[in-house]
Parts: sequence; C-alpha cells; structure tokens
Amino acid sequence: MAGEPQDDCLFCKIVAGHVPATIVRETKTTVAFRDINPQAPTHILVIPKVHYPNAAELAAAEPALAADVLTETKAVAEEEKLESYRVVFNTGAGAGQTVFHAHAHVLGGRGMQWPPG
Ligand code: IU
Repeated sequence: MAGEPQDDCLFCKIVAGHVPATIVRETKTTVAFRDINPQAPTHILVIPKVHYPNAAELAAAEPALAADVLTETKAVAEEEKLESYRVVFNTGAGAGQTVFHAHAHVLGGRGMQWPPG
C-alpha cells in the first residue's frame, strides 16, 4: 500500500538501514544516496522515506512530500557544487524505471545530450 514500507522494496530497506548505501543527506522525510551504478561523475538518488511506487503517485498522494524530494535535489546539487545538472524521474518500466520506489536521479559533472535515450 502506498506510504507503507514494502518488504520486497530495496529502497525501503535502505531507509530502514537493512541494505547499505552511501548516504549523502538525510532529512525528516527524505534520504539521498549515491547510485551504485553511476551514469555521471555525480549520480545521487533522492527518495522519500515512505514508499510510493513512482513520482506520479507520490505527487498525487502527498504533494508536500514530492516538494521535499525536489527541494533535496537542489540541496544535493549545491553540496556537490554542480553548476548544471539533470533531475530525472523515470516513471514506468517503459521509461527505464527499475526500482519501484519513487526516486529522483540527480546527475551532473559531465556534459549532457538532449533528447535522452
Ligand atoms: P531507475 O530509474 O528505477 O532505473 O533507477 C534505479 C536506480 O537505482 C538505478 O540507477 C540503479 O543503479 C540504482 N540502484 C542503487 O543505487 N542501488 C541498488 O542496490 C540498486 C539499484 I538494485
């Protein structure tokens, strides 16, 4: 159920401390950690501590929490001293989502192409 920890969710396990992650920031409502398979020199994931399967469901159910995630992407970018960066919410398997706990990718430290693949 949305908002409830899911036993089979990797990111819920990271929030609970049951799976290790390199956490770079934590607030009352969010955690930010380094992606284990970085696609850029800086690649950090910002997640809500509570479980929603994707960013759309998070925004629909708890817009203030979605705003917390977005605010944290800015904080991460500032801490990493990124002059420009990309924030990505893959939403749905067809868009490349592989972990079904809402998360923002913060990517930076290299040039980026548009459109993305
Ligand atoms: P996606 O948008 O759902 O594809 O992003 C999931 C990300 O989670 C992806 O970039 C993975 O490299 C990353 N990740 C991780 O950081 N730690 C893990 O243990 C696993 C995936 I599994």
